[in-house]
This record gives sequence, C-alpha cells and structure tokens, in this order.
Amino acid sequence: MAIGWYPGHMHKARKDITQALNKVDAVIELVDARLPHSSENPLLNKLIGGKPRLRVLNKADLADPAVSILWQQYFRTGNINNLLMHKDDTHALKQILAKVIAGHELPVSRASRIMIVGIPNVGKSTLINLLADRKIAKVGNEPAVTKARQEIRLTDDMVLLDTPGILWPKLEDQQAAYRLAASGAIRNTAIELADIGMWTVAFLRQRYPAVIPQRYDLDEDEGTEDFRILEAIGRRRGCLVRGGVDLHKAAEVLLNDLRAGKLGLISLETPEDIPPPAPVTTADE
Ligand SMILES: Nc1nc2c(ncn2[C@@H]2O[C@H](COP(=O)(O)OP(=O)(O)O)[C@@H](O)[C@H]2O)c(=O)[nH]1
Ligand SMILES: [Mg+2]
Repeated sequence: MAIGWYPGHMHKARKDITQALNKVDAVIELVDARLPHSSENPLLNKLIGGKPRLRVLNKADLADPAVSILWQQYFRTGNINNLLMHKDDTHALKQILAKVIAGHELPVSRASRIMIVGIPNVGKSTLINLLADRKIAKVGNEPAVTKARQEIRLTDDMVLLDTPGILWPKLEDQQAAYRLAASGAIRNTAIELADIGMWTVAFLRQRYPAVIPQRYDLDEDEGTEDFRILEAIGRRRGCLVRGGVDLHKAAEVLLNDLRAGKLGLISLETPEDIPPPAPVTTADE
C-alpha cells in the first residue's frame, strides 16, 4: 500500500468497516503469521462485538514454524479460534469456519455472510481469489476496482463477500511499526528505510544470528555495530556512493531478501515480545 496512514485515513477506515460489518454474520480476521500481534487491529474486538470470528495466521509459508506453534497456543488461551494458513489449505479453513459459526445463533433461513478483514497487504485479496477459485480481487498494490458484486459460495450454509474490510495498522506502538515496516506491510512511513534496515540487522543478529553472515558472506571482523553490518551488506552487494556505502540501498537489499523469504523462515515477534495488558486500575480508597 503506497499510502501513509494519517488520522483522517483511520477515521474513514473505521467508518467504512463499521458500516460493512453491520451487514455480515461472521468475520475472518487475517493477520500475518510472522507478526500476528503487530498486524492485528486492536479495535477489532470492539468493532465486531460478539460476532463469530476466526483468526487466520496468513503467510505461514514465510514464518518460523517453531514460533508459529507458540502463536497458535497463545491465541488458543485467549479463546479466539485460530488457524495457521498454509497457502492453499482452503479445506481446513472452511471446516474450522463452519465450526466457529455453529457455536453461535445465526439466521437459519439463509446462508451466513462472511467477510475477510485485515490490514493492507496481509493477503485478503489473495485469499478471496483462492476461496472463489477464480480471480475476483486484485492482488498487490492497485486499489480494488469494484465490479458487480459476486457472492462466493463456500458451503451450503456460508457465503463470502467479494470485498474485504480494510483495517488500519497499529502505528502508535513503535516496535509494532518497525516490525510492520520490516515485513513490508507498511510503506512510506515516517521511518527512514535505513533505520528499518538497521532495526532488521539488530533483530536478526539477536534472534537468527547465523542468517546475515551466511547470506552475505560476511567475516567476523566486519565490526560489531549494526550499522557496520548494514554497511558490509551494502559493500557486498555493490550499494556504493561516493565516499562510502549507500545505506538506503543496502537496507533495500536486506528487506527485499527478508520479505521474499531468502533469509529463511523468519518470524518477527514471539508471544514473549508482547507486553502484558495494562492492569485495570481502580480508584484508590
Ligand atoms: N508468501 C506469501 N505471500 C502471500 C500470501 N498471501 C498473499 N501474499 C502476497 O502478499 C501480497 C499482498 O497480497 P494481497 O492479497 O494483495 O493483500 P491485501 O492487501 O490484504 O488484499 C501479494 O504480493 C501476495 O502475493 C501467502 O500466503 N504467502
Ligand atoms: Mg487487496
């Protein structure tokens, strides 16, 4: 998504999604399996009220499988049904969705109407096309061109809306913003690309220390500071400007590799990274 998020955008997105949600019976919430907490929208709970909800951890093919297991356990204790989505496993998706819906009282005279919601770039259009078994929604950057509405029949009892609900990303949390930026979910943020590259170097050195030296063939003596490492990556890849390394380009190289899965299966956060919810404070006696 080549747009920044400003309060005006968020306000409109909130109005749009509130209206859209009024017309549906249940919601499939898409989050990115590499950063399931940072890619969720904290207000969704409030927005969907008591409606049935299935949380799908998408792009699992890029995530660290060991970390994905931790996330599945984490969400299970939170009582939200979740599914780790591997690229084309629509069968599992429909089955668990039917189960989630069966636990609620919904209109029996017609099929339940389901909507896919999630932040930009999380894979909503891709999933709609997959479930429809044809190309309905545009994938990638272009804004959706809404043609005649089509109903996508999932089962006798469930239809999917062909237009997803767009949620705004969690940008007020600095760590979440870095993870989202590194994953490619948000572009053109206030954060400099070189900064995102530096954050990514620091993150990888801490969590996946073998990855950078292997991929970029770095020696032990490249230095210990993150920006030295980013510089070394740039040098290896010919990202040079007069007087040194172009850190912006070096960051681009690293981030493109990360997003394309060329650094291996990497998750950008684990349940342990999530701060516990603030305690509910009551007035002192
Ligand atoms: N690796 C991987 N990429 C995916 C998956 N789902 C979607 N994508 C890619 O993520 C990008 C955004 O997908 P899109 O469906 O347009 O996201 P939307 O903005 O939520 O509608 C595209 O480049 C897709 O090809 C997935 O399960 N795995
Ligand atoms: Mg889309």
